[in-house]
Amino acid sequence: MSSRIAELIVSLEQEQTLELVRVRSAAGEDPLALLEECRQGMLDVGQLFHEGEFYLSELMISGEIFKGAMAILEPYLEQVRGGDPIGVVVLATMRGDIHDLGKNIVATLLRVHNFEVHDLGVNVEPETLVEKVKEISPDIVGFSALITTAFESTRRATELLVEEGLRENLKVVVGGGVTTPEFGEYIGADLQTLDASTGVAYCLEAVGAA
Ligand code: B12
Repeated sequence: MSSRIAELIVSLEQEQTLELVRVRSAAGEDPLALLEECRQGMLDVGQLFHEGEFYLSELMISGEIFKGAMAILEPYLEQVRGGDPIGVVVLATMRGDIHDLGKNIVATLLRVHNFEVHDLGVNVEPETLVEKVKEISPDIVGFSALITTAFESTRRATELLVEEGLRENLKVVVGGGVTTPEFGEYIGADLQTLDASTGVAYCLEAVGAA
């Protein structure tokens, strides 16, 4: 069943969505649960786009609403933060893909858990990612993929990590709406997930902090 927040996002009601997120987070509701309701709304928007009911402008408005909700929720998420870094993560959305909302959530959650996060942004060239890995030797590389046309650049990045002898020293995790377990296998990821919390739990385990 669709939540009220998800319904408001699908109706592109920016003010009402943000007000409800504000009120419910101030009332002490779990910010992760609220985030999940927002994500459901985005999935519904994506479905309407897929069915030809919505156009790019609707996708863009929903993206703005989501960003607004994230800005409200971030301080609540960060309240639990503190202490020394427990591990280093490089995050990226690869060439051909400009979606970043999911990746930004993962970055926030990892920082909340005291990971040092290097977010390379969107449309990242495989070579750029590999250079960064050489430079900082992260424990984990996280890819976000929302569009199938970026699958090849994501795979190229993992291939390059192998070719450069960097792969065995780190874990690779991948997430994002269009990814599947098969895609995870295709790029040789250690974990594929559609759930940021599962990704974070895996990262904690990978650095021995679970
Ligand atoms: C918002 C949106 C946009 C916005 C993006 C704004 C932004 N700053 O990101 C805009 C308007 C820019 C956009 C553009 C386009 N989009 Co768009 N977009 C969406 C939409 C509706 C929501 C995506 C989203 O942000 N979801 C909310 C977030 C929170 O969810 P998430 O990313 O899945 O992340 C969660 C998990 O997956 C996970 N996660 C994500 N990344 C990672 C990484 C790691 C390491 C881990 C552990 C976990 C993890 O954690 C998150 C929280 O739980 C989707 C629909 C959908 N089904 O996903 C379409 C969708 C992704 N878009 C699509 C398309 C086709 C496009 C365009 C090509 C449209 C066009 N004709 O121009 C362009 C692409 C441009 C490009 N080259 O990238 C298609 C892709 C289809 C496909 N099979 O490839 C989709 C699926 C819509 C559809 N059903 O057709 N889009």
